[in-house]
Amino acid sequence: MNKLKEVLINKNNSCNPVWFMRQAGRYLPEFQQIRSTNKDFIKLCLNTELASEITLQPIKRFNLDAAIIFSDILMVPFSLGQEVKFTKNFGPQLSNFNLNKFLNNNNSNFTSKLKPVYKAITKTRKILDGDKSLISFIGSPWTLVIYMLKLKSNKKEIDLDLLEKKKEEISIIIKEINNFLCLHIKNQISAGANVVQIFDSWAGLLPDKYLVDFCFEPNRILVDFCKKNKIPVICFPKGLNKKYLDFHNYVKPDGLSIDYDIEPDWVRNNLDNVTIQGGMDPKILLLDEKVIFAEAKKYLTIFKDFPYIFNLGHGLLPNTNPDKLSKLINFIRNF
Ligand code: 1CP
Repeated sequence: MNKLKEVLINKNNSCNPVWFMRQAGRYLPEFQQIRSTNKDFIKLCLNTELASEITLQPIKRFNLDAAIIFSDILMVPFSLGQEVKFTKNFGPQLSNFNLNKFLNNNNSNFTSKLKPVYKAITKTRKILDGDKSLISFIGSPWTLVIYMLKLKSNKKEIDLDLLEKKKEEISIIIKEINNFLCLHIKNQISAGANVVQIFDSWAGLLPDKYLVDFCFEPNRILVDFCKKNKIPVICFPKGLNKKYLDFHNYVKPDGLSIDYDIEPDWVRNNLDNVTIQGGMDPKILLLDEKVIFAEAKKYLTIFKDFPYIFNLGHGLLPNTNPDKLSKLINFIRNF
C-alpha cells in the first residue's frame, strides 16, 4: 500500500507523506519550456503524452510521494460545452453559459471529450512507482459555478446581487453537474487514479445561508460516491476557517486539506477522525530558508502524532524557486 492511502485510510501517523498542490506547472522551468511551444492550455491538458510528462516532472525532480494528474478543474465546464480560454495575467475566461445547452449533455459525449485525460492517467500510472499515489481531482460544483456564471466581482469577492438573482439556476447547475463530477471521478479511478482531491477553492466566499446547499451537501454526495467506490478522498474547502468543523461533521471525508488562514493548533484540538493535509502559507516559500524551515517545523510538530500529509495551504506560487522547494522537502524528510 502506498503512503497516502496508508495515512488516509489506516490513519497511520508514521509515514509522513509529502506532495504539493500545483506541483506540476507554472514555477518549473521544464514546464515553462513545454508551455512556451503549447500556447493553447486546454489542448495541452488534452495531449496525453505531454500531460503525463508534466505530471511526472515534479516526481523526477523531488521524488515526492504522490503525483497529481496535469489537468484543470475547468476541463469539466469545457467538456460540458463552454469555451475556456486562459489568458496570461487575466485568469480563465469562459464563454457565456447557456442552461439549455448545458442540460443537453450526456455521459458519453462528456467521457469522450475527456478520453485523453484518462489515457494520461493510465500512462502515468504505468510509469509511476507502485508506492506512489496518483491523485485525480475535480473542482467542487460551487467553485466551478463561480467560473461558469462569472460570479466574481474581483479577485477576492463575489457579486452577491448576481448570486441572489441566479440562485435557482445555480441550484439546478449544482445538482446536474454533480452527476458529471461523479462520472469524472469514476472514469479517473478506472483509468488508474488512487486518490481523489476535491478543490472547493472558493468555499470561503459563500454567504452562510447557502453553505449547506451549495457547499456541504454537494461535497457530501461526491465524498459518498468516492467511499462507495473505495477510493480515499481529500476535501479542500478553502477559506471556511472555524466552519471547517461543521464541514467535517457534515461531509466526513478521509482527509481535509487546510488553508493558511486557519490556526493549526485549533485544527489539532478540534478535529478528530480525519487525516489533515497542508496548511503552510505558500508565500513563506518566497522568504529566507530559515523562515521556511521554522514554519514547516511548526506544522510538523503540531501534527506529529496525528495522521498528517505535508502540503501547503494553497497551490505553489508561480514565482517559487524550485531549489527552495527541494530544500524544504529534505528538511521534512529529515525531521
Ligand atoms: O498559463 C498557464 O501555464 C496555466 C497555469 C495553470 C496550470 C499549470 C492553470 C490555469 N491550471 C494549471 C493546472 C492545474 N490546475 C492543476 C494541475 C495539477 C497540479 O496541482 O500540479 C490543478 C490541480 C489545478 C486546479 C485548479 N484550477 C484550481 C483549484 C486549485 C486552486 O489553485 O485553487 C482552480 C481554482 C483552477 C482554475 C485555474 N486554472 C488556471 C488558472 C490561472 C486558474 C484560476 C485560478 C484563480 O481563479 O485564481
